[in-house]
Amino acid sequence: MLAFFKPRSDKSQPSDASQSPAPAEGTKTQERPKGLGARLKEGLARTRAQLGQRLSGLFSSHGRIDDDLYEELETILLSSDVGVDATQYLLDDLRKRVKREGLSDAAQLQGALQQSLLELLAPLEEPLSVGPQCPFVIMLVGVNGSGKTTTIGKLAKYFQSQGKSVLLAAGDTFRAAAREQLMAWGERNNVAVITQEGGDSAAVIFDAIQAARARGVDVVLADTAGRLPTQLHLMEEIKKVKRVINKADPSAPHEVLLVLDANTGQNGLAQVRSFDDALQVTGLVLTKLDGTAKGGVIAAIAKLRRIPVRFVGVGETMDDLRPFTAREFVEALFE
Ligand SMILES: Nc1nc2c(ncn2[C@@H]2O[C@H](COP(=O)(O)OP(=O)(O)OP(=O)(O)O)[C@@H](O)[C@H]2O)c(=O)[nH]1
Ligand SMILES: [Mg+2]
Repeated sequence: MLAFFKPRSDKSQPSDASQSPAPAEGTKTQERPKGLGARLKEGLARTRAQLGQRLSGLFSSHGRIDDDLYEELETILLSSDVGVDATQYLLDDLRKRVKREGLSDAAQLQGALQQSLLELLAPLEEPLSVGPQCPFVIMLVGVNGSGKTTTIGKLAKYFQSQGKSVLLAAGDTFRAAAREQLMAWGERNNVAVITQEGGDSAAVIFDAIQAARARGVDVVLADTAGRLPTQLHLMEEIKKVKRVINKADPSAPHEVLLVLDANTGQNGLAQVRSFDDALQVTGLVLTKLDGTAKGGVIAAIAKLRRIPVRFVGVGETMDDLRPFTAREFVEALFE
């Protein structure tokens, strides 16, 4: 039985900073502006402590560039989840830069390494742009608890702020709580959610696409149940979901987003491989960067497969999602 959840329109948004009293004149405040890169910088604090600050410390204390320095650099990169391949790449690239630019002081390496990292991450910067297809169908996949449903809530707001209409499909039919969780996000964003009691995932999303087409909705965000790549029957099921979406609209899905919890570090690489092999992932969302020191994993991902990182998640609220830009990320790592 198909249920169409229509949110109330009188829901007032809770506001945060706007209601705080302004600090008295001359009072120093620790509050940072929440716009632009500020949230990202805050969010990356732990990775910055693990990676950026250790590197800065190394470069500023070491004096001349020698083999010891490269060895310590390698240790820091490897212990920051950058991974073997990306670490090797960065060290080789750095040595070339040192030679080419005739660098001799360790202090000069910081800028050079930042440049190497920037060039490694730059190919991942390819923002998600909603095409002319109506509806533009985005399916979100990933392991249990990686942040799929939360990311849908954030994306609903993101697309609405671009003037697009959004419909959510409660394609996680494994857990009753999953449907409620998505409906809560629907209500917060004042967008409709298509659900089905006891239905299967593919059928719910199929219905959502038809409903969106009938209503002229721009974007369908399809939630799916979490699954491990080792659960082969569930990997087969998600492939079927994709095929059924394709039956509802031969050009869909227009985006297959793999949601990765940055905390999983190197295990995230196996997830990228498996989900990409199964579904041809078109974009990544790296979540929970705010709670982890393992943000260096993004370099490992860049070396593994060239799948764009569409967004990064730096918190649990609707505003904690940012389109990924390599420069902003690298700057937030070192500043
Ligand atoms: N700190 C932080 N927490 C996040 C972020 N994204 C999601 N979470 C939290 O991670 C937990 C799991 O998020 P969900 O969105 O339910 O994850 P899911 O992938 O839908 O989980 P399943 O449906 O069970 O597979 C929740 O407590 C979220 O609030 C993030 O960027 N930062
Ligand atoms: Mg979920």
